[in-house]
Amino acid sequence: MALQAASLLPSAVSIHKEGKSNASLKETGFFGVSVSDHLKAELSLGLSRNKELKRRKLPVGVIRAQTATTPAISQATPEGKKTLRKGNVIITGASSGLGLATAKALAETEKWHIIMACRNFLKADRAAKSAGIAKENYTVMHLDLASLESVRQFADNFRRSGRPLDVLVCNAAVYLPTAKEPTFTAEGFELSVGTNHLGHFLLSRLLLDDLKQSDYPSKRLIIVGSITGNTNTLAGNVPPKANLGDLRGLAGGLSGINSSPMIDGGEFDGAKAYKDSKVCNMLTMQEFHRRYHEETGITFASLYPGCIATTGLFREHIPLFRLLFPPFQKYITKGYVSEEEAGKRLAQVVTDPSLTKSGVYWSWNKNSASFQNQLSQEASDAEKARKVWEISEKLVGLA
Ligand code: LMG
Ligand code: NDP
Ligand code: PMR
Repeated sequence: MALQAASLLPSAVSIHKEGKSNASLKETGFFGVSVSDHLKAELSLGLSRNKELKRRKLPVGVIRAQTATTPAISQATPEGKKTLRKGNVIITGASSGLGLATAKALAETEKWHIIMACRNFLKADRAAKSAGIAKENYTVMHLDLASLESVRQFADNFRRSGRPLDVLVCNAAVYLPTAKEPTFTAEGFELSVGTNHLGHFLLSRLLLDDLKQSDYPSKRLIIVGSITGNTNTLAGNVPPKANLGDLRGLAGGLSGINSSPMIDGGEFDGAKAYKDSKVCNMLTMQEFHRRYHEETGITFASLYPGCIATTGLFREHIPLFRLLFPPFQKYITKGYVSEEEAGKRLAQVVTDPSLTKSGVYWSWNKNSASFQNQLSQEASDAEKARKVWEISEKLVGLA
């Protein structure tokens, strides 16, 4: 595995376990040293670098620290048969639950390299190992979505790694249903909306250009949504219901100081803050689609993977809930899915050639067939999506 310890290093280059930098391996690699798949891909890059720089309209000779990409289609066999290079996918929060299961499903195809963007480096590495993900198929990189500084650093570090970006999956989330008082991100935003929405909003805005530059046949930006943010469903009507109101709290910065920590300006409620954050996720996906799909060809999508009642998402809930919730979902609502099944679903949204439609919120029926689902009125309100986008870009320092 290529350990990305870049955030710990002053000049942030990717360091491999052997303690050699990419650059030195690239230099020595030609002389017969055994190198992993992705390094082989990076090695072939030197040959096509000038071509690549021209394609990107960069002057040849300008060094943009290891940002050249591998062409998606390479002449790999002597017969000249064209093969597709491995796709590169960033998955946030891949250290457990849905993110880990998706990483596993993608790694098993041998067609993807997974960048696990996680706040706990060691946990993520252990999780990948115990899930049986082969070391050449993943890289762990540090990302704490509750710090915009960390998000910016992650984007820089990723760029320095020299990998092209083909798919970004915004999956990480926190759910704080039992919190009596709000807690806050490094920049002082209420933690659930700050992490689940604002952290991902900045991350995807920063990495949009990288996606745009990828020459992979299908580039995608996926933001995980949920049924509980959709009030057109029974699950979305379990109180407290999602409601962004007139966004006065969001506009006030969710700081809880002279302004509400809740998007709608109300009293703090952790369960509602989570559901509100999921509405923001689904609105953001649609706003991305409206603003960038035509220009970039990127597929923007969201999904409800099913009720994965056993994940770490419920770690803050009371023990009685954690005990009863899985059987309740299995035997009463029948909305339960295993982590493995949910991982396969999200992996489909990453890679399936039939799921390239942009602006879609995917769901699955009982036979696990995907379909385009209808979002609630609020979660499909284009005017609200525009306002959430504009306020969010101010909050994260993009406008
Ligand atoms: C709020 O509390 C919190 O206040 C808020 O902060 C936030 O966390 C919010 O949305 C999140 O929840 C909600 C509270 C009750 O939840 C709890 O914290 C308590 C745990 C409740 C667990 C929910 C599942 C209950 C299922 C019980 C059934 C178990 C069955 C096991 C099946 C095994 C079969 C072999 O949430 C509520 O909304 C109140 C609902 C009150 C619970 C009533 C349960 C109704 C379910 C229907 C049961 C029907 C029984 C028929 C059984 C027939 C079986 C053959
Ligand atoms: P988990 O708690 O298992 O996974 C959440 C992941 O997010 C963990 O890897 C966690 O890291 C990571 N994370 C949390 N905070 C941060 C942060 N500040 N920076 C970086 N990573 C962070 O939950 P799920 O797998 O269930 O949730 C995944 C997604 O699925 C979420 O978007 C959730 O909303 C969605 N979802 C889940 C459903 C379910 O039934 N479980 C249903 C519908 C949607 P760490 O391991 O370090 O804690
Ligand atoms: Mg829900 C009818 C189907 C259904 C489905 C698919 C879900 C999914 N839930 C359903 C019904 C009900 N739930 C009913 C009838 C109740 C009242 C007993 C109920 C309760 C309930 C609670 C207390 N449900 C919950 C909670 C949570 O704390 C979870 C939550 O809201 O997290 C935000 C939750 C969930 N129910 C779901 C799903 C997918 C969740 C959690 C995860 C998420 O949305 O990300």
